[in-house]
Amino acid sequence: MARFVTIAAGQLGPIARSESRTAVVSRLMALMRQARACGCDLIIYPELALTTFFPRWYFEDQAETDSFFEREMPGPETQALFDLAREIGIGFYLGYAELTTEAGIARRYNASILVDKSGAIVGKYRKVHLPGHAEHEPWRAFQHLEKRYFEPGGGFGVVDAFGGKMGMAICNDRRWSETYRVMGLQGVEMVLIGYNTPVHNPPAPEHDDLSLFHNHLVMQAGAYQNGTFVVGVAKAGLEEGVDQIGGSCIIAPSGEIIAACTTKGDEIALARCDLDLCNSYKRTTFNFDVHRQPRAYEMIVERKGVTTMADGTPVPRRG
Ligand code: CDV
Repeated sequence: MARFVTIAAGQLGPIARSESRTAVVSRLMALMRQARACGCDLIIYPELALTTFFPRWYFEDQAETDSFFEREMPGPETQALFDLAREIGIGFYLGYAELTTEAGIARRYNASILVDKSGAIVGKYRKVHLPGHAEHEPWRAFQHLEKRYFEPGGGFGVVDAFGGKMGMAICNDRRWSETYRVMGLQGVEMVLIGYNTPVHNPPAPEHDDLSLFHNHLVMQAGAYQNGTFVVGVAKAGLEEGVDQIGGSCIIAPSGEIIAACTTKGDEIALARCDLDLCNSYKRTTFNFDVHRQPRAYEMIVERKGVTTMADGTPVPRRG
Protein backbone atom coordinates (compact mmCIF):
# COMPACT_ATOMS: atom_id res chain seq x y z
CA MET A 1 0.00 0.00 0.00
CA ALA A 2 1.34 3.44 -0.95
CA ARG A 3 2.26 5.88 1.82
CA PHE A 4 1.66 9.36 0.43
CA VAL A 5 2.82 12.58 2.04
CA THR A 6 2.17 15.78 0.13
CA ILE A 7 5.00 18.26 0.51
CA ALA A 8 5.43 21.98 -0.10
CA ALA A 9 8.87 23.51 -0.46
CA GLY A 10 8.12 26.92 1.11
CA GLN A 11 10.78 29.13 -0.44
CA LEU A 12 11.27 32.66 0.87
CA GLY A 13 12.52 35.69 -0.99
CA PRO A 14 14.85 38.09 0.81
CA ILE A 15 14.24 39.29 4.37
CA ALA A 16 15.45 42.82 5.07
CA ARG A 17 17.37 43.49 8.28
CA SER A 18 14.64 45.95 9.27
CA GLU A 19 11.81 43.44 8.72
CA SER A 20 10.11 42.43 11.97
CA ARG A 21 9.58 38.80 12.95
CA THR A 22 5.86 39.45 12.93
CA ALA A 23 6.05 40.53 9.27
CA VAL A 24 8.12 37.45 8.38
CA VAL A 25 5.71 35.15 10.22
CA SER A 26 2.85 36.66 8.15
CA ARG A 27 4.76 35.67 4.99
CA LEU A 28 5.28 32.15 6.37
CA MET A 29 1.58 31.93 7.22
CA ALA A 30 0.59 33.01 3.70
CA LEU A 31 2.72 30.21 2.24
CA MET A 32 1.28 27.77 4.78
CA ARG A 33 -2.29 28.63 3.78
CA GLN A 34 -1.43 28.16 0.07
CA ALA A 35 0.17 24.81 0.81
CA ARG A 36 -2.80 23.56 2.81
CA ALA A 37 -5.22 24.74 0.10
CA CYS A 38 -3.24 22.50 -2.27
CA GLY A 39 -3.67 19.53 0.08
CA CYS A 40 -0.19 19.54 1.62
CA ASP A 41 0.63 17.65 4.81
CA LEU A 42 3.93 19.43 5.45
CA ILE A 43 5.65 22.67 4.41
CA ILE A 44 9.42 23.14 4.62
CA TYR A 45 10.81 26.63 5.22
CA PRO A 46 14.46 27.77 4.83
CA GLU A 47 17.40 27.99 7.24
CA LEU A 48 17.25 30.96 9.69
CA ALA A 49 13.81 31.73 8.29
CA LEU A 50 12.72 34.36 10.82
CA THR A 51 15.34 37.06 10.12
CA THR A 52 17.78 38.25 7.55
CA PHE A 53 20.91 36.04 7.23
CA PHE A 54 22.81 37.87 10.00
CA PRO A 55 26.16 35.94 9.86
CA ARG A 56 27.01 38.16 6.88
CA TRP A 57 27.87 40.92 9.40
CA TYR A 58 30.55 41.15 12.07
CA PHE A 59 29.09 42.23 15.42
CA GLU A 60 31.15 42.91 18.54
CA ASP A 61 28.12 43.60 20.70
CA GLN A 62 26.67 40.31 21.99
CA ALA A 63 23.27 41.94 22.59
CA GLU A 64 23.12 42.92 18.91
CA THR A 65 23.98 39.36 17.85
CA ASP A 66 21.44 37.93 20.26
CA SER A 67 18.67 40.08 18.79
CA PHE A 68 18.59 37.58 15.89
CA PHE A 69 18.12 34.55 18.22
CA GLU A 70 14.97 32.92 19.61
CA ARG A 71 14.94 32.27 23.36
CA GLU A 72 11.81 30.15 23.19
CA MET A 73 10.01 28.18 20.50
CA PRO A 74 7.23 28.93 20.03
CA GLY A 75 7.79 32.49 21.24
CA PRO A 76 5.53 35.52 21.19
CA GLU A 77 6.00 36.20 17.46
CA THR A 78 6.05 32.56 16.27
CA GLN A 79 3.06 31.30 18.27
CA ALA A 80 0.71 32.36 15.44
CA LEU A 81 2.46 30.00 13.02
CA PHE A 82 1.98 27.05 15.39
CA ASP A 83 -1.67 28.05 15.95
CA LEU A 84 -2.35 28.22 12.21
CA ALA A 85 -0.67 24.84 11.63
CA ARG A 86 -2.94 23.23 14.23
CA GLU A 87 -6.04 25.04 12.98
CA ILE A 88 -5.67 24.02 9.32
CA GLY A 89 -3.89 20.70 9.94
CA ILE A 90 -0.45 20.99 8.37
CA GLY A 91 3.05 20.33 9.69
CA PHE A 92 6.18 22.40 9.12
CA TYR A 93 9.99 22.47 9.22
CA LEU A 94 11.40 25.81 10.39
CA GLY A 95 15.01 26.97 10.62
CA TYR A 96 15.94 29.56 13.28
CA ALA A 97 18.75 30.75 15.54
CA GLU A 98 18.39 29.11 18.94
CA LEU A 99 19.65 30.67 22.19
CA THR A 100 19.38 28.34 25.14
CA THR A 101 20.97 27.94 28.56
CA GLU A 102 22.64 24.71 29.64
CA ALA A 103 23.98 24.48 33.21
CA GLY A 104 23.85 28.27 33.43
CA ILE A 105 25.86 28.75 30.22
CA ALA A 106 24.40 30.41 27.10
CA ARG A 107 24.54 28.14 24.02
CA ARG A 108 23.78 29.22 20.47
CA TYR A 109 22.83 26.91 17.62
CA ASN A 110 21.68 27.15 14.02
CA ALA A 111 18.62 24.96 14.54
CA SER A 112 15.52 23.53 12.91
CA ILE A 113 12.35 21.96 14.24
CA LEU A 114 9.78 19.60 12.78
CA VAL A 115 6.23 20.38 13.90
CA ASP A 116 3.33 17.97 13.36
CA LYS A 117 -0.24 18.76 12.33
CA SER A 118 -1.30 19.26 15.96
CA GLY A 119 1.30 22.01 16.37
CA ALA A 120 3.60 19.84 18.53
CA ILE A 121 7.38 19.85 18.03
CA VAL A 122 8.28 16.27 17.12
CA GLY A 123 11.90 16.77 16.04
CA LYS A 124 14.77 19.14 16.71
CA TYR A 125 18.08 19.45 14.85
CA ARG A 126 21.20 21.60 15.37
CA LYS A 127 23.42 22.29 12.35
CA VAL A 128 26.56 20.16 12.37
CA HIS A 129 28.61 21.61 9.47
CA LEU A 130 29.07 25.33 10.21
CA PRO A 131 30.78 26.99 7.24
CA GLY A 132 32.72 30.22 7.10
CA HIS A 133 35.05 31.73 9.69
CA ALA A 134 35.17 32.91 13.31
CA GLU A 135 37.06 36.21 13.00
CA HIS A 136 36.36 39.39 11.06
CA GLU A 137 37.82 39.11 7.54
CA PRO A 138 37.40 42.56 5.95
CA TRP A 139 38.80 41.43 2.57
CA ARG A 140 35.54 39.58 1.91
CA ALA A 141 32.70 41.33 0.05
CA PHE A 142 30.54 40.10 2.97
CA GLN A 143 31.21 38.00 6.05
CA HIS A 144 30.12 34.42 6.75
CA LEU A 145 30.54 34.22 10.54
CA GLU A 146 28.64 31.04 11.39
CA LYS A 147 31.74 29.68 13.13
CA ARG A 148 31.65 32.77 15.39
CA TYR A 149 27.97 32.89 16.23
CA PHE A 150 27.06 29.20 16.57
CA GLU A 151 28.48 26.01 17.99
CA PRO A 152 28.03 22.74 16.08
CA GLY A 153 25.21 20.36 16.90
CA GLY A 154 25.72 16.79 17.95
CA GLY A 155 24.41 14.58 15.15
CA PHE A 156 21.74 13.51 12.70
CA GLY A 157 18.66 11.83 14.13
CA VAL A 158 15.59 10.45 12.39
CA VAL A 159 12.04 10.66 13.76
CA ASP A 160 8.84 8.79 12.95
CA ALA A 161 6.41 11.42 11.69
CA PHE A 162 4.01 12.01 8.79
CA GLY A 163 3.81 8.24 8.26
CA GLY A 164 7.52 7.82 7.57
CA LYS A 165 11.06 8.31 8.83
CA MET A 166 11.97 11.99 8.65
CA GLY A 167 15.41 13.56 9.00
CA MET A 168 16.68 17.15 9.07
CA ALA A 169 19.82 18.96 7.99
CA ILE A 170 20.69 22.61 7.40
CA CYS A 171 22.36 24.26 4.42
CA ASN A 172 26.07 23.37 4.35
CA ASP A 173 25.22 19.91 5.76
CA ARG A 174 23.77 19.08 2.35
CA ARG A 175 27.22 19.14 0.73
CA TRP A 176 28.54 16.30 2.94
CA SER A 177 27.80 12.71 2.01
CA GLU A 178 28.10 11.72 5.69
CA THR A 179 24.96 13.75 6.47
CA TYR A 180 22.76 11.56 4.29
CA ARG A 181 24.50 8.28 5.09
CA VAL A 182 24.15 8.65 8.87
CA MET A 183 20.41 9.18 8.35
CA GLY A 184 20.32 6.50 5.65
CA LEU A 185 21.62 4.03 8.23
CA GLN A 186 18.56 4.89 10.34
CA GLY A 187 16.26 4.18 7.40
CA VAL A 188 15.44 7.80 6.59
CA GLU A 189 12.75 8.29 3.94
CA MET A 190 12.69 12.08 3.68
CA VAL A 191 15.49 14.56 4.47
CA LEU A 192 14.37 18.17 5.00
CA ILE A 193 16.96 20.90 4.36
CA GLY A 194 16.66 24.69 4.55
CA TYR A 195 19.46 26.86 3.16
CA ASN A 196 20.89 30.36 2.56
CA THR A 197 23.53 30.13 -0.17
CA PRO A 198 25.15 33.24 -1.61
CA VAL A 199 25.90 33.03 -5.33
CA HIS A 200 29.36 34.45 -4.62
CA ASN A 201 31.80 32.39 -2.56
CA PRO A 202 34.54 34.84 -1.48
CA PRO A 203 37.30 32.22 -0.90
CA ALA A 204 36.51 30.46 -4.22
CA PRO A 205 34.92 32.84 -6.77
CA GLU A 206 35.65 30.25 -9.46
CA HIS A 207 32.70 28.27 -8.02
CA ASP A 208 30.19 31.12 -8.41
CA ASP A 209 28.86 30.05 -11.81
CA LEU A 210 28.36 26.51 -10.48
CA SER A 211 26.45 27.32 -7.29
CA LEU A 212 23.03 26.15 -8.56
CA PHE A 213 24.55 23.06 -10.17
CA HIS A 214 26.33 22.10 -6.92
CA ASN A 215 23.10 22.69 -4.97
CA HIS A 216 21.21 20.11 -6.99
CA LEU A 217 24.19 17.77 -7.46
CA VAL A 218 24.68 17.10 -3.75
CA MET A 219 21.01 16.72 -2.87
CA GLN A 220 20.23 14.48 -5.86
CA ALA A 221 23.22 12.27 -5.04
CA GLY A 222 22.23 12.13 -1.34
CA ALA A 223 18.70 11.08 -2.30
CA TYR A 224 19.70 8.34 -4.74
CA GLN A 225 22.58 6.90 -2.70
CA ASN A 226 20.35 6.52 0.35
CA GLY A 227 17.00 5.75 -1.28
CA THR A 228 15.28 8.76 0.25
CA PHE A 229 13.32 11.84 -0.71
CA VAL A 230 15.21 15.12 -0.17
CA VAL A 231 13.55 18.52 0.09
CA GLY A 232 15.85 21.55 -0.25
CA VAL A 233 14.42 25.02 0.41
CA ALA A 234 16.14 28.36 -0.15
CA LYS A 235 15.96 31.83 1.21
CA ALA A 236 16.64 33.35 -2.16
CA GLY A 237 17.18 36.63 -3.95
CA LEU A 238 19.00 39.87 -3.25
CA GLU A 239 19.10 40.19 0.53
CA GLU A 240 20.89 43.22 1.99
CA GLY A 241 23.07 43.48 -1.12
CA VAL A 242 23.97 39.76 -1.25
CA ASP A 243 22.52 37.65 -4.06
CA GLN A 244 21.38 34.21 -2.81
CA ILE A 245 20.53 31.24 -5.00
CA GLY A 246 17.01 29.83 -5.32
CA GLY A 247 16.79 26.31 -6.69
CA SER A 248 14.36 24.99 -4.06
CA CYS A 249 13.25 21.52 -5.05
CA ILE A 250 11.81 18.16 -4.07
CA ILE A 251 13.88 15.12 -5.09
CA ALA A 252 12.67 11.52 -5.36
CA PRO A 253 14.71 8.47 -4.21
CA SER A 254 15.59 7.98 -7.89
CA GLY A 255 17.59 11.22 -7.65
CA GLU A 256 15.16 12.99 -9.99
CA ILE A 257 13.85 16.47 -9.24
CA ILE A 258 10.05 16.10 -9.14
CA ALA A 259 9.12 19.70 -8.22
CA ALA A 260 11.01 22.98 -8.20
CA CYS A 261 10.52 26.69 -7.57
CA THR A 262 11.05 28.93 -10.55
CA THR A 263 11.42 32.38 -8.91
CA LYS A 264 13.70 33.84 -6.22
CA GLY A 265 10.77 35.08 -4.14
CA ASP A 266 8.14 33.67 -1.78
CA GLU A 267 6.86 30.60 -3.62
CA ILE A 268 5.74 27.02 -3.01
CA ALA A 269 6.64 23.95 -5.08
CA LEU A 270 4.56 20.84 -4.47
CA ALA A 271 4.92 17.08 -4.77
CA ARG A 272 2.82 14.12 -3.67
CA CYS A 273 5.50 11.74 -2.40
CA ASP A 274 4.96 8.01 -2.04
CA LEU A 275 7.39 7.04 0.72
CA ASP A 276 7.25 3.44 -0.47
CA LEU A 277 9.24 4.50 -3.55
CA CYS A 278 12.26 4.41 -1.21
CA ASN A 279 11.97 0.64 -0.89
CA SER A 280 13.10 -0.19 -4.40
CA TYR A 281 16.48 1.49 -3.72
CA LYS A 282 16.84 0.41 -0.09
CA ARG A 283 16.21 -3.26 -1.00
CA THR A 284 18.41 -3.50 -4.11
CA THR A 285 21.32 -1.26 -5.18
CA PHE A 286 21.58 0.40 -1.77
CA ASN A 287 20.70 -2.51 0.48
CA PHE A 288 23.28 -1.48 3.09
CA ASP A 289 23.08 -4.74 5.01
CA VAL A 290 23.99 -6.76 1.95
CA HIS A 291 26.47 -4.51 0.15
CA ARG A 292 28.22 -2.06 2.50
CA GLN A 293 31.79 -2.78 3.61
CA PRO A 294 32.23 -0.70 6.79
CA ARG A 295 35.73 -2.08 7.51
CA ALA A 296 36.92 -0.46 4.30
CA TYR A 297 35.60 2.91 5.48
CA GLU A 298 37.27 3.06 8.92
CA MET A 299 39.34 6.09 7.96
CA ILE A 300 36.15 8.16 7.68
CA VAL A 301 35.71 8.26 11.44
CA GLU A 302 39.38 7.83 12.42
CA ARG A 303 40.62 11.03 10.84
CA LYS A 304 39.11 14.43 10.16
CA GLY A 305 41.03 15.67 7.12
CA VAL A 306 43.69 15.01 4.54
CA THR A 307 47.01 15.31 6.31
CA THR A 308 49.15 16.05 3.27
CA MET A 309 48.71 16.78 -0.44
CA ALA A 310 49.78 14.13 -2.94
CA ASP A 311 53.19 15.81 -3.22
CA GLY A 312 53.70 15.68 0.55
CA THR A 313 53.07 19.38 1.29
CA PRO A 314 50.62 20.34 4.07
CA VAL A 315 47.10 21.15 2.88
CA PRO A 316 46.87 24.97 2.56
CA ARG A 317 43.81 26.75 4.00
CA ARG A 318 41.88 29.12 1.76
CA GLY A 319 38.76 30.66 3.30
N1 CDV B 1 24.35 28.92 5.18
C1 CDV B 1 25.30 28.11 4.65
O1 CDV B 1 25.64 27.09 5.22
N2 CDV B 1 25.82 28.50 3.47
C2 CDV B 1 26.90 27.79 2.82
C3 CDV B 1 27.75 28.74 2.02
C4 CDV B 1 28.57 29.60 2.90
C5 CDV B 1 28.68 28.02 1.08
C6 CDV B 1 26.38 26.69 1.92
O2 CDV B 1 26.93 25.58 1.99
O3 CDV B 1 25.49 26.92 1.11
